[in-house]
Amino acid sequence: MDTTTAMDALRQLQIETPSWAYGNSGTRFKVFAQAGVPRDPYEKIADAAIVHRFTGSAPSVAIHIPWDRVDDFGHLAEFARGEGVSVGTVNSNVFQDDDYMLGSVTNPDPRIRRKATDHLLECVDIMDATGSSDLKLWFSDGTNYPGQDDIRLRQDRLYEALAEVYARLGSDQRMLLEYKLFEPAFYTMDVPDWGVSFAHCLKLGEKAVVCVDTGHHAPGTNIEFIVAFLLREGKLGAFDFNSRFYADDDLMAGAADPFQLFRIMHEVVKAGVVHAGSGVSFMLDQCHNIEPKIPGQIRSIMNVQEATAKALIVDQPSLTAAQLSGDVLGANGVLMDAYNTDVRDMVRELRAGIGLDPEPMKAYAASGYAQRISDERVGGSQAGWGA
Ligand code: PSV
Ligand code: MN
Repeated sequence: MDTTTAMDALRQLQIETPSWAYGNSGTRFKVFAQAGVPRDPYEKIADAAIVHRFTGSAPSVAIHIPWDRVDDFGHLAEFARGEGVSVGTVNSNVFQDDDYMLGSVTNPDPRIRRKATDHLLECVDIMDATGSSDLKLWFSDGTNYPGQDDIRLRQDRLYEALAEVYARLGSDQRMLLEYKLFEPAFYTMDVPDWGVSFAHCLKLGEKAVVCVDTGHHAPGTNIEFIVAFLLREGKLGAFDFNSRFYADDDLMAGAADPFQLFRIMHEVVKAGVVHAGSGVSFMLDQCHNIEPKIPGQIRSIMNVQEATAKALIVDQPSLTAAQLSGDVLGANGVLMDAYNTDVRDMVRELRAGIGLDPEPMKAYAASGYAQRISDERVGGSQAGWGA
């Protein structure tokens, strides 16, 4: 499309940031603490609001329960609004309790399944209080050894829990079912891939949709194919964007493979679902282990915007003509021309057009916010992934 139309479309792209990106995180070897890290959900939201202030494109923040548990979620949502953002997706967490060693909703023990399902239902209560419309479900459930448990029975238990939670959803609430090939379970994961997620969502109904976390596939997986397929079926609900080199690295989106992100966004653009309210949500699911967190989020948003801008300027009529005439090299050339275009001026112009500094990384660095939070946030305990 032409640049003006592309700019209009890009302006409507909204990217949700995750509350846990603002806390300390690391590997099982070491978590490096950083100065100024939030000590509670309110400070995480304040940081998310700063990311929105400098990018103009991150108006909501995902929360994770129990990491972001507060006494009054209505108050948290009100605080967020006051900061200029909203509480977005509510992420459930049934993977950090001793009871879940053999699984949560697929555990052989009905008492533990009940506890896990109750947590998911509680997350819907929280959505009611925050006004969130999406519940994101990711299950660490699975087995490590052949014979450990019955693969089919675990699917029955999974569906039973999903159906109960699905029935509790309000008319404007959705369930996003995320999949992951491996980790923490190594032999079988109960929701290992998009096919399993898709099948359950299809059976559940239209409020159940698939969440594609870009870090959750085997190396070499053609993610854009999955995206194209799910979009065609109307079952792609959301992305968890991040980059990976080897496993679920949770690196900044577009850092490891910007070309892959472009190819994904090309499918999104063709389906006409870039804009907020399209039914597809764009979220970051990242952790910043060695880089500062707020700039890490800003850079990720810029990367998603640039990949999207390149996808938006693909000369679609020429691409279609080349495809229909069997011009293999011509079609590939049209796509590569867009990918190889430097769109940074286009995105700078977009920011300037909404009254923002065209260079958010520099503007944030000059703002003094990093110094302010490192001076102010003393005492208490810093938030971290898993806390
Ligand atoms: C699991 O690896 C995951 O991608 C899920 O979305 C979790 O909720 C999130 O990471 C937590 O970091
Ligand atoms: Mn994820």
